[in-house]
Amino acid sequence: MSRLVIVSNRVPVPDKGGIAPAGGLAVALKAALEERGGIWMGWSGKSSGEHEPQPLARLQQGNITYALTDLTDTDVEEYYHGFANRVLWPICHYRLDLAEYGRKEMAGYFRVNRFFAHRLAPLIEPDDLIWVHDYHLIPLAAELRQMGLKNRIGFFLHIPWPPADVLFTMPVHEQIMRGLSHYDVVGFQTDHDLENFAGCLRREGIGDELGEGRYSSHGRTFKGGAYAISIETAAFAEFAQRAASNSMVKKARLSIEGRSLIIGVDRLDYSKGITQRIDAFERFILANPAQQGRVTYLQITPKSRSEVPEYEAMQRTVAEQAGRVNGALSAVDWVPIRYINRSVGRHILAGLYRLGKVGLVTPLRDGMNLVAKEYVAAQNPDDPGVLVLSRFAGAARELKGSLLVNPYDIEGTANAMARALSMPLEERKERWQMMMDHLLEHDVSRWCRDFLKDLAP
Ligand code: ADQ
Repeated sequence: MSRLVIVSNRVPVPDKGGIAPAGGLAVALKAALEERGGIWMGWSGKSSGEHEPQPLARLQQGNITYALTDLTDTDVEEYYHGFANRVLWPICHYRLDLAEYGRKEMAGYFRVNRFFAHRLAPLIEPDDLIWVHDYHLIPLAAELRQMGLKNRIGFFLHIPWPPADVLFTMPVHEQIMRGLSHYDVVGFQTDHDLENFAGCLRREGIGDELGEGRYSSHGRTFKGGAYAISIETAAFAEFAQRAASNSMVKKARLSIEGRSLIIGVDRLDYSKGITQRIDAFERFILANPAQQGRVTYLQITPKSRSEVPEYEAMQRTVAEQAGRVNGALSAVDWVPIRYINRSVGRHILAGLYRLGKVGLVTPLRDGMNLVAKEYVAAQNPDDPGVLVLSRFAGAARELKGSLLVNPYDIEGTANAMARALSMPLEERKERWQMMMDHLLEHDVSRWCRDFLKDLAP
């Protein structure tokens, strides 16, 4: 079996005790690395100021080598905050209005990818399979090929791929498309993303669909596929069951006694539809006065990317909005929205999902959305909650037992909340079982296996 080399912007490095950070992706990829032996390379998350970064820092754990590089301040600014998070992220989430193009940032993105390639290439052996993750590193394969590497190289995009009309507003779309052609497998979350990608090839006349998932462009042929990422379903379900006895979760349960809990968990990001969701909750309460004092909406939203101005502004907007709704609707003995602006431990999160009668996952656009899958896995089979899910999340293509909503339709989302809260037990069980059966079969290990099967020679 070939060795595996994973490259991602950030690397979930285990701590000194050898414990890897929690999260299905880290666990699944680490398991694949353990099985084959290999390397996980990426950015250390640290800056070297304006000095040339030191050689790769290496950490050996069993048969896995973690290889980390620092970046300069300019690199971080241009490649990470600049092009990756202020151009590719908004464009791939259909937000043309938020993309900010700067020649410096675009150049920085390609430069840092070349730098990654130069640091990675000396570690590669001829039979290694290389698996590159996400939008930060699209040009990496082209750079490696330029250096003469003939290895099989795969790419997986964790976020959506937009239609041609959206992508082509980006000045460097041509280089980005060409960059993808240097991979042997290009993986997306859903068929819909793959269709968008094929549409981009057709529109510019730069590529062809050859059938059976094969594509050609820029003089190369490669496989394009949809590989829906998932969670460690069985383990998460068990985890959530055990979390019920966690003292913090017990406290939360006591604090909502006699009330139904609606739960939302998202990074603070404009793609997650948090402001629309709060509007919908307000609408739901106003339209259902009998629910006043009887429901609590808990929104857990850690800050993210605060260096990017749109995120900083959003932090203020959401806090103000939650405050305004609470000011307008609260009673002396009831606060409708509990807004937590930080991360919580995974076991607490799992226990809180299980307490939620309704899981609200309403992104405006999302590659997959693992919160939706975690919410389902965490439910009590005897009394499961209802998932209200945006039709624009990749997960909507699989989780057919959810109540699908259009998050831009505030009234429709409010109605779905009402329907979820009044859904009879039998219907809840039936819907949940359908989703859970699917998730048990399609867990993150399967995602990893499916991709590597296509990447293998
Ligand atoms: P994200 O945009 O980060 O991921 P998501 O898939 O929902 O979105 O994953 C978030 C993860 O962070 C979940 O595992 C969740 O439990 C955790 N998390 C969120 N809020 C938390 C909190 N307050 N405290 C602790 N943990 C929290 C990107 C894409 C997604 C895609 C994933 C994986 O945007 O569409 O599903 O990658 O491919």
